[in-house]
Amino acid sequence: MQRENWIWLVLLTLAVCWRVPAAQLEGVFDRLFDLYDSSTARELTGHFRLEARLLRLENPDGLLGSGSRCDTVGPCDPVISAYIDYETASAVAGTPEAPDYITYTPVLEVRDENSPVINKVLSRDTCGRTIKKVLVRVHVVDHDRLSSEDLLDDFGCHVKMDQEPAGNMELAEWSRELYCLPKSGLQKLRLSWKYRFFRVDPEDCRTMLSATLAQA
Ligand SMILES: [Ca+2]
Repeated sequence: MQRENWIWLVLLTLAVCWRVPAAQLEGVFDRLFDLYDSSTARELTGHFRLEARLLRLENPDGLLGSGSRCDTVGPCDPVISAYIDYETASAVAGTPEAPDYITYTPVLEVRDENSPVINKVLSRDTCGRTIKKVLVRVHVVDHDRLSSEDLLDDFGCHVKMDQEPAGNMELAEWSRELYCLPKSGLQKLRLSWKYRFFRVDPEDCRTMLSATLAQA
């Protein structure tokens, strides 16, 4: 059996032993693929663009990542922001090593809706820097009118780095629908997304401060 197949066999066994729910297995495997990729992927230098399409937040029970309800009465009021991280993709969200939340781009703010459709595209270019790992960070809090915001969760959306990016936007295909991983590990909190990664001309490269958000 090839080395990669052995790795998958071990990881599958571990996932089953941990009793990871089927709904979360896909995200777990995405993360494990990412771990495998990070050990084998080469560094990438050049001008590339990642487009991250955030699809929807699924939170049927209206819970915070801590497991308590967002609000005593009524559904959550999610406020969503995101950041494409090329520089500190291995840092844990909320730690000093990770980007400050104030640098995240606002994505969506809704009231009284536990599971809103997002359907927004966030993009950022590498503009010549050397990268080995890309992580889309999504920060979700619950807005409260009378008190401070509660953390709903921090999600990490992992980009596979084992493939050469597409040559240009026209050739770039969207990935299949994937799930980002919630930091809390709460099983009922899910965030779905797709992405595509492609080469751009140096003159079209957007600097790191020009992250844009567009309707999908
Ligand atoms: Ca609230």
